[in-house]
Amino acid sequence: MKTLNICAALLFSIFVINFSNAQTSLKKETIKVWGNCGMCKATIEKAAKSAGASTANWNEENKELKVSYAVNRSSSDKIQQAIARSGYDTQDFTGDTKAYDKLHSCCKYERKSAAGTTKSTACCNDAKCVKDAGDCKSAQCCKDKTCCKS
Ligand SMILES: [Cu+2]
Repeated sequence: MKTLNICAALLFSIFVINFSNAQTSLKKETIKVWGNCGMCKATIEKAAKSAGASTANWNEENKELKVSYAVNRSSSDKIQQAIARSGYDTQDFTGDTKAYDKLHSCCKYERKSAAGTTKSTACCNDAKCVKDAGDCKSAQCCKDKTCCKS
């Protein structure tokens, strides 16, 4: 009976060690992903999961994708590349143009610009983005491009 208890204790400790290892190798990250709507959300999250993310939640308002993944199964680059292949720009990768062209019309988001400055001007010229306008604080594009400041 005693040996059985020792065995059980041993098995249990192995289980605990494995469990804590699995936990430490899980990484959480927030990745900026351009997009528009709920349909984009589904595509983005599906792409992230196909690249090994165990959880993926894209926020339409702030364009942030919160992912968690096991570091031995995936990486931020891997996830972003999968999203880019499905047509969406991410903070480090540019979405595939052919895939972008195939997106539903409502999903044709404003592309991330290579030279951020030109896009920033266009964005700030938007009526909603005018400095001191009531909408400015709530319009995401203004907050992103920091038109509201200064
Ligand atoms: Cu969409």
